[in-house]
Amino acid sequence: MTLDLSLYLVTDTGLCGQRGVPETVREAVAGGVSVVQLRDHALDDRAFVALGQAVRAELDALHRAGGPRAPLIVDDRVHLVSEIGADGAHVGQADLPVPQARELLGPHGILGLSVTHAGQLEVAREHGRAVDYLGLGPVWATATKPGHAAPFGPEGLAELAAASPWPTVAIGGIDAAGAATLRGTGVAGIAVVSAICGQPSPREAAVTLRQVWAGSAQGV
Ligand code: TZP
Repeated sequence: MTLDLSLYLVTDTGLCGQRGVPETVREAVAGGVSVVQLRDHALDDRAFVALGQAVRAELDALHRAGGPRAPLIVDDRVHLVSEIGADGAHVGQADLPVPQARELLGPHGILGLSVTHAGQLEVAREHGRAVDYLGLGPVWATATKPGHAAPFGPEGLAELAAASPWPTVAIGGIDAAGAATLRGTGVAGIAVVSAICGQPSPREAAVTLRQVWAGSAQGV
């Protein structure tokens, strides 16, 4: 299966609110999200596995019912990928190093790596085929990730994407209007948290973001 990074949802349990993460994910994928990353730094491993399995069940049910299939990626906790039945993991610069993450995942699991500046991209080159894609961010400042690295804006994003040997996805402060301005930057897709999780209808939000990214609608 080729990896479609065009609209990448990163979950935030708090922002999903009463609707909950599994239902938010189902609605978002039904609306066009192509990859889902389960991210929660507050839950312990047991609760994280339970949440991940619930998300997996929603994704499988949606696909069985004729809906799209989106891979499930686990943020940081590579050791829980198989228990959750996820398709891969995403690691940050301070998480498990790429070689160990690849070892745990095996050859077929999807592995993403966060890069926040050009120096990290140079270091990452040594990982070669162990990495499948890069998350580049933050493009803009965001309240969703307190203490994030310095935002590099669309120009910085374009430079990083051009220098990357892997497909890239942009993250950080992206809404529909921002997504429209990132279309020429060379990234394979956009990753969002609040622009989907924090919206009254995750499905409609995903539909709009997809249309904007595809160029068939203006940012709103
Ligand atoms: N990594 C870099 S910025 C960010 C993460 C997880 C949060 C992005 O959240 P939002 O709400 O899409 O700005």
